[in-house]
Amino acid sequence: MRRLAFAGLAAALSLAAAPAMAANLVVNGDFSGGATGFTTDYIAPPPQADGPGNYWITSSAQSLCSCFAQLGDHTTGTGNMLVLDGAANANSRIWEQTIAVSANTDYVLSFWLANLNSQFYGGPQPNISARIGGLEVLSTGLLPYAPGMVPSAQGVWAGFSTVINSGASTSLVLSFVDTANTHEYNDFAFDDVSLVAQEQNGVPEPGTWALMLAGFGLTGAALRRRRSVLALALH
Ligand SMILES: [Ca+2]
Ligand SMILES: [Ca+2]
Repeated sequence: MRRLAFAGLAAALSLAAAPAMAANLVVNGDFSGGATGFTTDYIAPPPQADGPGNYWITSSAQSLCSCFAQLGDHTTGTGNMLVLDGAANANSRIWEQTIAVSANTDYVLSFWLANLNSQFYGGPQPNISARIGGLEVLSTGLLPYAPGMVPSAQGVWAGFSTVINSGASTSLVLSFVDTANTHEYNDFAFDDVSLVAQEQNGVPEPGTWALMLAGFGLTGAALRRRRSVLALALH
């Protein structure tokens, strides 16, 4: 009896703690739709023609240049990602999207990056700045090299995340630039850009917690009542 009651309680709690699936407001953030949904100052060259400020949508970094580390996309390992040959101009936008948001709401911004250059060759490392309305909200610092030596070096994805508040805005311009400011080395991959309202990110609002705790207390009282009724019946 008690076990059944607790099973019901656990189910109720998991429902309360797992609201609707987190909605990613970024369109085509995983690049499954190819080169759509975003604007960029980089250019799409013919395949395997590397050059400053070029970009590709690909499922394999090394298929573009034998000088790149081996790397599949971050989403599934076999899907699309954005690969970039860093631009010499630090103001060149890697990726930009205008996103409708609710005012005065906290959003979790996250994205993934991988340096495609090997530590063996060294060279300038990408250093990515995430910006809202042109103002930096996160700097990745220098992206670590792929360990080992190409062609066997394996690229490593690094995740970055920060919380931003929309303030009075109902529309945000999210953009990324590479501040390394050189074409030499400075090659990287970008994937799984996400902007999710914080209360939809598995973190209940204080009000939700209060409801859950109230529910807990009520269930506990019901259990105690039932147990005392059973005890009386036994007597
Ligand atoms: Ca992807
Ligand atoms: Ca380069």
